[in-house]
Amino acid sequence: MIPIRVAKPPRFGDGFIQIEPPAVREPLVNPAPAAHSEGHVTDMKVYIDGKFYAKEDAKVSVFDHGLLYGDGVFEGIRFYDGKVFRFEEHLKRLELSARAIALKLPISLAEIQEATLETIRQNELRDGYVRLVLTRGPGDLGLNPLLCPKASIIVIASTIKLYPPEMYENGLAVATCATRRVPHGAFSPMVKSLNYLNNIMAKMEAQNAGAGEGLMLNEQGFVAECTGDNVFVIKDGKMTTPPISSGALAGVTRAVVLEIAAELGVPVSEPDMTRYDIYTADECFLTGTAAEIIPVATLDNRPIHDGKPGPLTRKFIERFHQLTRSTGVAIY
Ligand code: PXG
Repeated sequence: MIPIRVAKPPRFGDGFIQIEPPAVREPLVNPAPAAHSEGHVTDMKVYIDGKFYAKEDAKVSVFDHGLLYGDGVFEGIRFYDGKVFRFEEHLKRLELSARAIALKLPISLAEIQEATLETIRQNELRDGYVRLVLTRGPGDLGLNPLLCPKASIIVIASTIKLYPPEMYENGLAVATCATRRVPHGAFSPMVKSLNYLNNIMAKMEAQNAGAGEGLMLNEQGFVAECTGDNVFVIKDGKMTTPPISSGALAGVTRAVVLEIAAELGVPVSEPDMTRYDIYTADECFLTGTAAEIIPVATLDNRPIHDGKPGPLTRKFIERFHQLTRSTGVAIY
């Protein structure tokens, strides 16, 4: 796959993935650039296994093992100003997640790419969030995945706002969760699976503590990540983030921040980290496709430095926004 960072409509044989005949053949409702950019999507169309359905009719079987067991994988992807941000990286992670759980893609990655683009077009969006879901498909009432003959694919294009704007201005309160990150010896925390209960329990704990996000430690007590975001710390002009071996997801936004750090000449390391490193940091922020980059004001009610978003955090946010506006795969 050849990466594309500039806006350019994908064509056959000319894109980061060789596009085969598109999986979706229905004509565009409106080929003109999208009307919606924020808020509610009216007349939403959801892609399921090659067809588009109205939101009310977008349904899967009650025998789908995605529902019965959380047996499946997903991606959350953002698009900005008519371009899908880091599309290749998300598709790659989806493929690796599927491979790790031995789920055969129901259509090729190139077809998944085209189905995703077409779903955004069908919903006439320029800015928003895509949820790509692969489920094991319908089977019987037993764990055996071999009795699920065909995986299913769902693409939902919508909009998302995770936190209110003032949290980006003032920073987020984070609380350490009692629930630990799934260890590598259990189900791999690298897989972005449909079973998020561990993280949902942790998120509940954070909410019960009055915080917006929850910090998750691994079995050894080292910091892994937050329930839906990776974590970064800045101290004395140097940046640290927990290594993937801690149980952190290899976040796409995390990788973008590491690139920005290299560009800005900020030294980065990935050591084992404890809560102490965050309590005593100069700056702290979280990264995720949905949250983007959000400053952390407090951890466990202790202000990070003066409890306000720091100057380097602001620089990273600014550069991140430049990248989201100027790079990506063109949708229209
Ligand atoms: N860690 C975990 C556990 C995640 O689920 C990230 C880190 C950030 O990765 P990306 O690639 O997005 O930079 C994620 C992804 C939500 C929500 O509603 C969040 C994610 C996925 C789905 C929903 O908060 N975060």
